Amino acid sequence: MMISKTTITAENDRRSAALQADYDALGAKLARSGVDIEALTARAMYFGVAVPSWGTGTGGTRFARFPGLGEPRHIFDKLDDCGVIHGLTQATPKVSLHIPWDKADPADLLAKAEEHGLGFDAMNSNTFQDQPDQAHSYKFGSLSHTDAATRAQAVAHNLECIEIGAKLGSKALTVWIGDGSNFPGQTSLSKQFDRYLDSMKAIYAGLPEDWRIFSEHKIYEPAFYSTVVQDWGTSLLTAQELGPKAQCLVDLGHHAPNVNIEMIVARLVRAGKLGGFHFNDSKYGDDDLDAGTIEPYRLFLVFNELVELEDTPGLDLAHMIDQSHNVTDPIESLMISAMEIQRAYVQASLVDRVALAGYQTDNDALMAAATLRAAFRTDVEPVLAMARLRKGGAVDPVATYRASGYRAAVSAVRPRVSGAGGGIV
Ligand SMILES: [Mn+2]
Repeated sequence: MMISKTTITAENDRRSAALQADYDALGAKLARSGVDIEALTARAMYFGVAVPSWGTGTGGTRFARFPGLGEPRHIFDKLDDCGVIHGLTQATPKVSLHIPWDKADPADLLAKAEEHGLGFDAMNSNTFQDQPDQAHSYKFGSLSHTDAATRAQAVAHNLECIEIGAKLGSKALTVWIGDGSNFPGQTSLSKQFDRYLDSMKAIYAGLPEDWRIFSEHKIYEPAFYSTVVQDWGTSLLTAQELGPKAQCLVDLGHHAPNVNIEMIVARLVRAGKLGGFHFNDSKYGDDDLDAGTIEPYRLFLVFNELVELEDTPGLDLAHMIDQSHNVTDPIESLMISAMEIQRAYVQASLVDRVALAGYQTDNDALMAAATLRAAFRTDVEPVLAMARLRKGGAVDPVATYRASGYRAAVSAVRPRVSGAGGGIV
């Protein structure tokens, strides 16, 4: 089930004249500052961010999960929903899979993805929960567990994720573990990390030549006293010890409040170890709220670093969303998020870097900050909408999605479930 070209065209026809007028006006305004709007639109058209398969289901909290209408029953429904998101936004050409939630015959996965013009981004392993058929429990850890057989089981699972991903055209594995401790003294902080590194080395050894492994840090939760890979320092240590195919993944929600994430980004690029992102937004902790909805300026500042450093040799970033949607239609949240991430990228591309460098050299703090704000305040919506229109997407994806009746249509064939693999990671 997809949204028809007829629906998209009809919705776009109602908006295209106004869009052209807004685009021309913005183009004239930008031209006065020496910016070519067409170059900006080309950048918007090129930009892509991957959708997490698990984000298409309604998430939950520690307290409850309230199922939504027409939730995906399995990975093929999820890929249909991802197809809708990409079809309308033209900004999400890839999907990131979570194993074993998304396990299926690779040939069937490829066929379904091809139907929607989708590819596969980084694979995600799951050793933060037990599966019904597994021999050893992860209650007290996985890759860093005190028991060698449990560690071996967790390593084997990650190797299986690589094996599946290799058949799908994926080129990376993201490893996030919930290992840690809840009490001082419960575990040896040093020995636990040594065990983790040994396990990661075994996984690294199984990487194909053209693959990367991403180490994802998170300050706390589910462990509440200590976490094995708690911050970017430990993540960088891990990536450096493993070797050139290992890099760090920054999930925007995985830091203490007020941490300067754009600085982490700059440092990791400097070290040649920034591999990618899990985009989301947060107010208090790992809230997994929609990207750009709480602190859009922080998202912009992250992209400001990325654009400044985009010519760094070897920089190849995996942009991925990692969110949990509890009170919205996940398709709408993911479309909005993809567009907000794209917006931050385009706004960061507007920064007058020559002027900024000059203000920095002259220690003109006021004008340096004003230069960033001038880019952030520019309404680039006409650029984003024109990029979508030219690629065959929707000028207004949410309005077009609602007009299509997609959710009601899939609700008729997808029964309401409470135990789907959506959740917070
Ligand atoms: Mn994440």
